[in-house]
Amino acid sequence: SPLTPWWKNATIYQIYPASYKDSNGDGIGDLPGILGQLDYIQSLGVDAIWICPMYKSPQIDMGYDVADYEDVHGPYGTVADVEAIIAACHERGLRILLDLVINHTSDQHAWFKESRSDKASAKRDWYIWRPAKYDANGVRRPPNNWRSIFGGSAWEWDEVSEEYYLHLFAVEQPDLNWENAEMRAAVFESAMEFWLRKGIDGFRVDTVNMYSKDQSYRDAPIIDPNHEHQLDASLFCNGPRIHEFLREMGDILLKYNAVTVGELPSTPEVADVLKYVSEKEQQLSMVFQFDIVDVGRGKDFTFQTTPRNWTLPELRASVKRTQALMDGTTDGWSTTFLENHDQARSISRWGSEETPELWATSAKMLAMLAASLSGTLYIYQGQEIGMVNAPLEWDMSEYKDLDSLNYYNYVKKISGNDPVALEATKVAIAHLARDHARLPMQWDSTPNAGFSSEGAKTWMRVHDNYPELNVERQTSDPNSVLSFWKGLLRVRRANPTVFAQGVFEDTDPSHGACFVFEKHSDSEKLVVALNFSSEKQSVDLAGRLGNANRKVLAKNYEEDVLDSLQPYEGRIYLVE
Ligand code: TEU
Ligand code: CA
Repeated sequence: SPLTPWWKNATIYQIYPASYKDSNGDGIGDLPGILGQLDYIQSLGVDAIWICPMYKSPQIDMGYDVADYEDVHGPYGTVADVEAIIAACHERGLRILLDLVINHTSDQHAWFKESRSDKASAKRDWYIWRPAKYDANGVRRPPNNWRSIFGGSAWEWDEVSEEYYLHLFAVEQPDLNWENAEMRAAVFESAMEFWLRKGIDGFRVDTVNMYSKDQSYRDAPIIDPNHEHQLDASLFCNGPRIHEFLREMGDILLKYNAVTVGELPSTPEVADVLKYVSEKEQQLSMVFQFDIVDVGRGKDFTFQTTPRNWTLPELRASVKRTQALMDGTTDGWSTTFLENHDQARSISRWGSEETPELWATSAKMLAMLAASLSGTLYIYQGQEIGMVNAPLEWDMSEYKDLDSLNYYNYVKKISGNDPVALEATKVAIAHLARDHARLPMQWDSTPNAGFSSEGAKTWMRVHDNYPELNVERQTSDPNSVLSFWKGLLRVRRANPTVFAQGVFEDTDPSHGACFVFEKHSDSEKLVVALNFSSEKQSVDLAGRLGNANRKVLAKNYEEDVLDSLQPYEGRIYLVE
């Protein structure tokens, strides 16, 4: 309809600056590198890009620890480089989103330095400070038993001002105190309007449901008595004032007509999700729900799981939950995605790397899943060429993410260096670590995969498979994963009402090997049939397709047999 805003039918390409393209040979991707690849990005057929944090930061958490919202991380470039990217995007008709990280800052941010300097500081209340508790033996204890998301207590003792501050993430990421109105105004001005005035089109909003904390800061229930600290996300997600804060933020976004996609972990109820994205609420345009990417992960720690610890019914139930926002009865909107910078590669999780054939086939099958679901489609860099996890053989020293390293060291400590426990941990990390998404982008078959210059020491090791798996090779191959993605984006763009806005219906939720679903719009229907196993499976598509006029819009095998699917086969039919 003419009233559909641009972003609903859009495909947005996510860029991780450190790993995209290094223009000056220091081994770190940078903004001029991104600028130089805009033609490539445009050739994919996407509508917009989202660039992960490029702000000034000590990089404890790869830029999600911002030291200055109005400046750029030196190795990435300058504010002028961002301005050049904004202009170049707009020249090409691409929109651009930046990351907005405002649950916390870096401990190197001037605000925090001032806040911690003195209990009487004017910015003391901009962060969350609490006095110590003392146990029966007079030992100093943190205010409660919360564990931080990256491990250890969520409270850090400050020697200078003699209080604890809250950090839901790393010690170096103190949480901002959203109860303080002056702090909120400063965040809106510095982190948002500074960039909105430069013409960006919106933000991906980090951890958007954590700003409002229940002020009682009560202890978390003991989920696992084997651990000293407990993680109960319900105590800090979706807190009492969150929607008030987001409406305040919404007023600013409205002024610039800016789009937002909020990251919404730990929110399984559709009714709760809707509160964030309901059109009449004017809070967020859409959200990233975690249901799909959480399939097969531990509930407590990220890594408490073994490879392929998931079932297809679990995966399809989570797809169904995230599609519910677009079932035609709500005024909300959501997203479809299988990867981002916090997730292992989707082929390594849900596809197959057993042979080059199965790799390509399953990459295309997963692309058909992502691209045929409703909501705004997000593709993460490298997903379009089917990049995969680092191999199991790689040493722990190749992993750089603090989440992986903290967890490994934690197991080391509590297991007393037990080799069996450590090997299991390593296997889990090789399967699920965030590092896998952060390996350098594979552009061509020259040394360092064309990511950086020959001989440079890249900040993360380049995957060994780059001579075969790279953009250049796939660009010239009409049967490549890359060519397949381009074709899919074309058909999605040509049929937006059923692809991006259609109503999802799972046809057989309990089937353990094949995911067959339908999408409905007023006049069209999609039948999507995907085999998630490495065996041939029988299916009954004839009944679903009926005698009506049908077209195969995408497939990853030559034949088109209505009663079976080959290993990792996928097909998308349009029925009119
Ligand atoms: O992630 C927030 C989040 O809730 C998770 O995805 C989290 O990273 C994961 O559970 C840890 O294993 C966002 C960013 O996407 C992430 O990169 C940052 O580290 C985090 O916020 C802190 O800013
Ligand atoms: Ca560089």
